[in-house]
Amino acid sequence: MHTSVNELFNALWQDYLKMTPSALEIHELLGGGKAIINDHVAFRTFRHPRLGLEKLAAHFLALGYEQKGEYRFEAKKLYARHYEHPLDATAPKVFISELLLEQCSPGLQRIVAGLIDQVDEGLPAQTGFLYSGAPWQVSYEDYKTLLAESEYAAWLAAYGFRANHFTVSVNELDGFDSLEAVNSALKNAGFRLNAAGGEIKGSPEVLLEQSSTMADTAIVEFSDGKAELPSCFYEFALRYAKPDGELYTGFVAASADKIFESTNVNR
Ligand code: OOG
Ligand code: NI
Repeated sequence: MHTSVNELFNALWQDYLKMTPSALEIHELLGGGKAIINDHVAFRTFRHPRLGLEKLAAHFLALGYEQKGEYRFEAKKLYARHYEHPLDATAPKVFISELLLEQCSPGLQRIVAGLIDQVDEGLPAQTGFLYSGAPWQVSYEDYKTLLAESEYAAWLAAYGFRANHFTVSVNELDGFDSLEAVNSALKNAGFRLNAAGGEIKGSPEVLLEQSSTMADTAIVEFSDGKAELPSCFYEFALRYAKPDGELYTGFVAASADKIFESTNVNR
């Protein structure tokens, strides 16, 4: 198990940087070399007794995190929960989703069963599982079959278990007081934003505004060759205060639905 929240997030960040080289440039652009506070990170998995979201969440519960909101994405066949640390205000929130395999086609289920069969039962509980990548071999042909049905399934088959994004807390940035300003700086520097549902998802009314880059790319090794595919992305979140004066800490399903598309291949 991880000794501290800090130690776990440092390890997640190192893996994330390998997948997302643009993250360091974005840090420089937005933080000017100063520390950046992370709002949250996100993970993806398949709903299955051996690998479901509870297996990932266990690592955070062991560090004192608590389960908070839950979210459903009918068209994408996903279920998600978010977790917060009640004592450590600097601990990023955690968003974990899972693909509801029973709602997917028999063909997808068969391919995913072949992946999960390669995973040792004890693996998900091991220290380091959350930044271990794909614990299976997958062929490019199966990847393409998954992609035709679910961008999420295809990404997960290729990249496995790691933070698929970190999220800059725009509330904590110096020199940027709106998400529009952050987006303009990113676009002027040449970064491509996820425009699904508009560059800014959410609004002050729902107490959360979000934007994200389109994922960087990386070379993925399949059992029968290599391909360059979207890897991980960077998100930007601006939170608004609830009537009680505290910032909203939840997520917004309609916005999250579009954030998932930051790793789409067909873009
Ligand atoms: C998660 C997408 C949702 C958010 O902040 O709403 C999300 C994912 O892409 O795995 O991160
Ligand atoms: Ni997010």
